[in-house]
Amino acid sequence: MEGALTARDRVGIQDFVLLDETTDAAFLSNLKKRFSKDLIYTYIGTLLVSVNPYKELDIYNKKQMDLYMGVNFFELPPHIYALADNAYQTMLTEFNNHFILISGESGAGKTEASKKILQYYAVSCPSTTLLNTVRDKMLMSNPVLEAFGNAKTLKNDNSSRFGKYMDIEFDSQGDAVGGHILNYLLEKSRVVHQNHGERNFHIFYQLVEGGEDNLLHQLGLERDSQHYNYLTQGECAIVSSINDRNDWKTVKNALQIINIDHLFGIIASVLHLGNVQFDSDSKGHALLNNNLLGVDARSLQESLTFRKIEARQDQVLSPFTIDHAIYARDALAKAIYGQTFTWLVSRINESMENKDPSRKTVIGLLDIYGFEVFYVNSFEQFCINYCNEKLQQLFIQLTLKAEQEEYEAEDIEWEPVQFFNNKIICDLVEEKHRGIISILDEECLRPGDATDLTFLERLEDKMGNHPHFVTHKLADKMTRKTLERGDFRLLHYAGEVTYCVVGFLDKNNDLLYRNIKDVATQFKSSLLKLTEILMAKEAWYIRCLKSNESKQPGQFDEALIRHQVKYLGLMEHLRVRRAGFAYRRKYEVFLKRYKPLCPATWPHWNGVPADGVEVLVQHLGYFPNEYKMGRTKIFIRHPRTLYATEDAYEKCKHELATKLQAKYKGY
Ligand code: AOV
Ligand code: MG
Repeated sequence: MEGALTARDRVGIQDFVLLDETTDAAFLSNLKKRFSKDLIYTYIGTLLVSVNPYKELDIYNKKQMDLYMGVNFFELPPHIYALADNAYQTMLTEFNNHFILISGESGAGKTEASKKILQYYAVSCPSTTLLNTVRDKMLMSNPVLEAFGNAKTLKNDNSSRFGKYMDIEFDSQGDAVGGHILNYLLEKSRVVHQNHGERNFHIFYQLVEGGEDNLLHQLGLERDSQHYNYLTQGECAIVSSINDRNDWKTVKNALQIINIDHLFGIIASVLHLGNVQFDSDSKGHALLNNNLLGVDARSLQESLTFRKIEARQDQVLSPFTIDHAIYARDALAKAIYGQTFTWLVSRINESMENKDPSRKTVIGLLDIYGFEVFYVNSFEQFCINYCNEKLQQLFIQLTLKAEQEEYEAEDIEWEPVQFFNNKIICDLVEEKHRGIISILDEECLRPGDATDLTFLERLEDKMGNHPHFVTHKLADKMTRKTLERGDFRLLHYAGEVTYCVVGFLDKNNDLLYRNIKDVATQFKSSLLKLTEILMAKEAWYIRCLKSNESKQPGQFDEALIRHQVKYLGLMEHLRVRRAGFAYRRKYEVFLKRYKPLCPATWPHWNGVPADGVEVLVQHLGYFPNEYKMGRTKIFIRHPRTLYATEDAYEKCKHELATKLQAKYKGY
């Protein structure tokens, strides 16, 4: 019918691989068309692109879950459930481990995506009543960790201030039987300081706003967040999108299910600590001027206003100035909160523990803090952005690089696709002896007069000529934007960020100290370990895009999205996918599964597997452009070719079973 719109015109294309041209403009126009119809998901092959709608969509319910369970990936419109299900089905058939890497900048929708996936597994996978408790606990871990580890920032009202990697463990029937969480670097400084327009961690407001009268009374708390120094610096205790009272109920309930509900005394003590003030005596030494509930005033006075120095056999108490005392108070509050968080994670892990880990496979979910740039960026942003840099590197290695290297190794003809490799920035940050972190560690361990500024000077000496490092001396020449004396700028894969060095030594010392104590948790090495964990698994990707900066529904900010599409390397990924092959398997594996489909290969193929596969696919009628034969593997261009083969296999299996039954009937 003339003038009638095709589905393609109306809702765009659901897999970018099928786009007519691979230009930025065509990519964005397809994304925009779909977004305007509330179609926030689009594929690039098996990678899922998601655009934050900033409104509730009616696509996350049991009915939708049922629809996607066990269906071939490309049969239904793109959905996060389809990706979750595909990973799950592959895990079951191949009995191997998987992980889902969710990336995107702050506010792009990573945490929401990871919750949807967890819900899908908890609700849809087969269940026995006995195991439901583990699932409940897995689901309940979310509100609890969000209460203690998320906060309102300028970018996101529910911003993750810690990194989270969660393994969901399945038994061979596909039952979710356990879970385990690894957490990364909580932003502890938020406990004592919040920038304007930001809040402390949600739990504080939930307790003060939602806590029952008798509980607050018992804890000596006022029902007024304005009463607490630690809650008022950002001047935005009330946030329209957050209902602290309701959230309190959810969190309290969740804590009970995980069997932890005596944490509130600790949370209260942090708030009380923040209200501790100091006077100074005639010599300028700090004096405690109010009392803290439940704590011996003298010992608090001693620990917050004196430093203990061990001198030969004696202990000498050296008095603090007011500034020092405030510093000690805040350090204590941060330490209490940080340890509480670590403890909480380990208790949650105990509660979700798989009681029979003998035969299990896992699907790992990675949801970390997204790339962020504020007006002032400090050590926390440096760590967060470095973490994102590492994940981008992992993505590049596993997709663009590995993919192309495999074609080369398998002798498959191939037109190389150019891409920006951010390894150069990772090296700048983490290289042994030469990277920023090494220099920072050295400066922290150097006895004597090391300061944030001496650290900056050493950076400038060593990195001055690096193409991704800008000092205040060079700033004018390179970017024409000036830098303050205490700043340096990094040109990250996702954009440039100016860091202020104030506090770098101090905050890094905190990490180093932990490291010396339990040899285990320095950020760089924990990220390295994470990379190793992930590399050993089959990867699935969700790339989240932020639709606009003002958190508004229906707004598709083209410039903002174009920037993200570019730095996430989506176009390069598309080009590699289009020119490449969606599916590949070792000849032996392919032959073993599908040999019943061809008389020449069934029940045994006498010859090398590659020849058997050739005979088999000829018999199945594969067109020559649909597949290629590598050195050790067959490469299949479109998933639909494989799905047809898989359908034939299912049918054949059924027929064989019927025949067998008939044969043995009467025995
Ligand atoms: P993030 O995890 O990527 O940021 P979130 O997942 O917290 O971002 O998403 C931010 C907000 O966007 C959420 O609180 C929702 O209001 C909205 N949102 C995201 N995804 C959806 C969706 N699928 N449907 C409806 N609303 C959504 V950060 O943790 O700051 O890096 O550190
Ligand atoms: Mg998040």
